[in-house]
Amino acid sequence: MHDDGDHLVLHGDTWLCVLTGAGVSAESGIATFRDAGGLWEGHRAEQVASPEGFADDPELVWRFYGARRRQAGGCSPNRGHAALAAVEQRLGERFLLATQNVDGLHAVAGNRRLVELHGNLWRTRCSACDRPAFEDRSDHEGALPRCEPCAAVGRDALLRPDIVWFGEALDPADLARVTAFLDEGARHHLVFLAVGTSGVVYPAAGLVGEARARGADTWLVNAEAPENARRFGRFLAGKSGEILPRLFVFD
Ligand code: BJW
Repeated sequence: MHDDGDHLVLHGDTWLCVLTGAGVSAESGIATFRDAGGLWEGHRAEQVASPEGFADDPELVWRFYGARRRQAGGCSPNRGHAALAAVEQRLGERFLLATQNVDGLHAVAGNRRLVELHGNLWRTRCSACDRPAFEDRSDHEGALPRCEPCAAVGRDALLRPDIVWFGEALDPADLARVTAFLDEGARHHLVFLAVGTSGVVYPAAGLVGEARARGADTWLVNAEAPENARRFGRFLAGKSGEILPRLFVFD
């Protein structure tokens, strides 16, 4: 990275929306989805990350998420996560982090203005009733977990990870929060920064378009150029844990 031009200058009127993906957690030891050796290698995504896959084979799905919980449980935030937490400290309400990651590492790093678009690996919910999702660190090895309140009314219902699977709607309140931030940012100097994401999963992949439509400066930090790299005004190739700690300059 050069000294000039590759720094994202944040001044008193900058509103910064960051979208992160699996690449941000790669340096923490968490596998991405679509890279070689990624989570989808050896699995068809729909088998383990769709409501139909869960209905067909809940044991397979819980084995997949149980292994993810065991693996992610030993991981810590890296320098990329820390850099984003530090920017939030500086910008306050002028900062919003929308993440596609479910590992919870942004919160561990200290981000609070955080929208977890695809849910959270450490929460479980009922597949049948509306009881709120609850914290759950078990890998559920052995018996499939069942919903006790449902059992109490004579219904046999499985618990499932609180993750947004393919074909499921994201929480409209989450998307509304991001859109409201972009709307407000459009009245100021709006910057949209995507980090560590292949940009193929919607609606998250469409946020850069939403930001551009509002006049945002758009930046992408990614290990390699994904298909959608040309939708961004600036693309910095490299690891987020190396680039993010040096990216931001406060004017
Ligand atoms: C580094 C690095 C380092 C490596 N530093 N970089 C419009 C068009 C086409 C299709 C659709 C559309 N709208 C909706 C769809 C369907 C579908 C979709 O998008 N499909 C496409 C794949 C074609 N979307 C949905 O189904 C969504 N739901 C929906 O739209 O519902 C509508 C609806 C409305 C009303 C009622 C009902 C329905 C839901 C999508 C949920 C996605 N969930 C997943 C899996 C669960 C999470 C889990 O188990 O963990 O979320 S999919 C998976 O992909 C995961 C991720 O969050 C997501 C994004 O992946 P990400 O983060 O980009 O990872 P990778 O691996 O792809 O990329 C990592 C990148 O990092 C790479 O480029 C590396 O180079 C880079 N990298 N190391 C920096 N150190």
